[in-house]
Amino acid sequence: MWERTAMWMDCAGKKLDLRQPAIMGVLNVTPDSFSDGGRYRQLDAAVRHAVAMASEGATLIDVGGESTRPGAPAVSVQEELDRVVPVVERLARELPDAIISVDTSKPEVIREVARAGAGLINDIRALTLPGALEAAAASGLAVCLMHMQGAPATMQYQPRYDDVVGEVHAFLAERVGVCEAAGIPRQRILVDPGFGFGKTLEHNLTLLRHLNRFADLAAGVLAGMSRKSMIGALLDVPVGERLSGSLAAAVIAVWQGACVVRAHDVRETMQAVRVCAAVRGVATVRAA
Ligand code: PT1
Repeated sequence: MWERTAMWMDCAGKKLDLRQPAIMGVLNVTPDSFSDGGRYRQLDAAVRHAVAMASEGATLIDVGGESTRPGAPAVSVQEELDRVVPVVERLARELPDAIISVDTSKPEVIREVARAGAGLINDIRALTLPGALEAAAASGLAVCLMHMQGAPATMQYQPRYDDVVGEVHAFLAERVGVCEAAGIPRQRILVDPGFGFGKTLEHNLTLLRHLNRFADLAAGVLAGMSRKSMIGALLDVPVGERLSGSLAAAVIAVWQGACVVRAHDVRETMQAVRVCAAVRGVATVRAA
């Protein structure tokens, strides 16, 4: 089994400490997340939100210009560049200690955000679009590879697996191998089972229950369950009332070895996972 050797992950010169759980704060720059104002006001609001999340303890800020929630439509390259690049440029200047992550699958966006100061490419399509792998490797940035069954528009229509943990693990292992062959070392790769991406509630719960099985694949495991419908389905609450459930899920993920938690509610998530990490200690949970 591959053992994690480095305690840090290099993100374009910034170090991500893998020994303690890190929070990745969600920064949506899709138009539906801003109902008023022009581009500049939207940019200002995004920067203010990122600064607030960093002050609450987010080490990574995940900038997303393509909505990937179930049923979301596709976005053009130019539109995604227009949404994301100005935000990355401003954050690189105003939050020099934060690691800027960009939620993208497109090679053109990968190239431009690398130039603008991003440290990590967070790809829900695990660098499978033509040219994405080459662009990520050439950028020298860290990457997060996520599993998804299907595409956002249709992924929640009858997801099915014979062995969800085995199939997600095999997919991520294959993508890590492809990245290594392209020149992205494992030390610079995070893996993510993709909660809510082509999975039923039962699939999501099984993946969370066995999250420690993914720890041997790369430098670390990222988990994103904040406010998702899996929490809503369990508690029968709308998106605005999913904080407690999201915190419980984040704690379980960290207990199972996740070293990055993607979350909207940074302060609360930080506090919850810190308690969990203190009880758990620094030893990495490995596959049983
Ligand atoms: C995630 C993730 C992501 N999630 C990574 N990136 C989203 N690495 C965006 C729902 O069921 O988990 N990991 N980027 C957001 N996507 C979703 C998916 C939002 C499902 C909501 C749901 O409600």
